[in-house]
Amino acid sequence: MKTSSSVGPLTWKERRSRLLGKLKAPLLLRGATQILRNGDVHFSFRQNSDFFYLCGFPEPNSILLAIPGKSGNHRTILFVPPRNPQREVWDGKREGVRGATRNFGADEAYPIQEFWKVFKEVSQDFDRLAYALGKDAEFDQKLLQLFGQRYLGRPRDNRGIPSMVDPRPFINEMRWIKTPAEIELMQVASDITACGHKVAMALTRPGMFEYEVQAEVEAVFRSEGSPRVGYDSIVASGNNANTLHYVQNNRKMRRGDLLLIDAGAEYGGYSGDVTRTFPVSGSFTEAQKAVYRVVLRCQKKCVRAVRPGYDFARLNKMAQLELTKGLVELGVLKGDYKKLREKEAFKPWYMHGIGHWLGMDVHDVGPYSSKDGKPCSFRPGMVLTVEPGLYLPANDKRVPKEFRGIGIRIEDDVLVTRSGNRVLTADIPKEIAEIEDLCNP
Ligand SMILES: [Mn+2]
Repeated sequence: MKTSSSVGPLTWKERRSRLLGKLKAPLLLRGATQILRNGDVHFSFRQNSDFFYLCGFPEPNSILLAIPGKSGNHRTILFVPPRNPQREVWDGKREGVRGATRNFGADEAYPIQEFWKVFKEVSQDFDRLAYALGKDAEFDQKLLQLFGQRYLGRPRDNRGIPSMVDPRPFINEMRWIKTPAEIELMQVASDITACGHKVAMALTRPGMFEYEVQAEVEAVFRSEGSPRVGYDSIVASGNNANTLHYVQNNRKMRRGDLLLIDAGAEYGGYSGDVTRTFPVSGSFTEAQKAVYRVVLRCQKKCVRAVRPGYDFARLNKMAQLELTKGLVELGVLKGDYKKLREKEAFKPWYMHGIGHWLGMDVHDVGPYSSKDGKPCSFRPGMVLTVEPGLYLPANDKRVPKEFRGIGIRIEDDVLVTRSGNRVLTADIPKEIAEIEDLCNP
């Protein structure tokens, strides 16, 4: 699997330049910190997406300060964990201040312990500051205290404390549209994700536990170079598929079950997000086929609709119409499907949206509608998931008997292109015949 990428110090610098041009203020951005899980064990560390996007620095407890200068230039200061031979015996090599300048394009770097001293110095003449208040009360308080004390001690030049601007809406706008280099990384994440799903179809057998399949899927991800999953894998057999965020994955699968797998590999900071539903024993029953066809028809129709100018509001309506029509065909609902959709009669069996933005975060940044409520149009470079589903619980008396306990979702990752779209995860079977072929090697 490909490991090189064209994202590096130049890319990060360019992103900071663009961002500062819009913020018209120095940017103060904190990376993710390590969080204690239990005992002496930390949650596995993953860098903050915004921080990674703007400087690529991978270590915990770091801070980025980017100060706009004259003629579009800016000065980048990184505050990082300093080299520490004793600590590094335990935690591994650190970049340190030298690594931060040499490998990550910082103009200056300081040990993180010196942050407040250095910040006090360089922020003397800040009139504005781009910083996201409200995430860490302790840090916020220190920052405001510093500005407050400076104001009190100031000669009477009539300057207030810097006005704060939240950088996140500006960063979100940038991350919303993926560049060719980002799309390349997302394609690798998709390809690794595809490998995992295909292996799952090939090796799942009645009598296995869901967690055995989870282990195989994640083993493929890992061995193809993915450092971690983008989110907890959902491996839900039989009626478990009707629990949307089922992650226990501990049921023994039986002949005749469907298995719904919602799993995605992360790569280069970007996550795949794919769902497939297939028969544990290799062949769909007639009842399963009937429900599957409804979801697949809807999914394909919605994928085809993705193009510049289209939007989530219309895509949601399209999915609701298709699935409601299907629910009428299956005998779950009775009446005119258009009227039923307007009354949201589908809600008990299709309770989520058609998809979401995808990128560094699985539910990626980017707005769905503007402040006045107008849906945002798709533009080339945006990536979204298309994931309709039908969930017919085992104990739901409104559902014809043969369909009870069937839960199906089909999800692909779709890039908006100038001429329409490209399905990044097109390689994973979703037609009934293709799936049965792969399940019966
Ligand atoms: Mn999804």
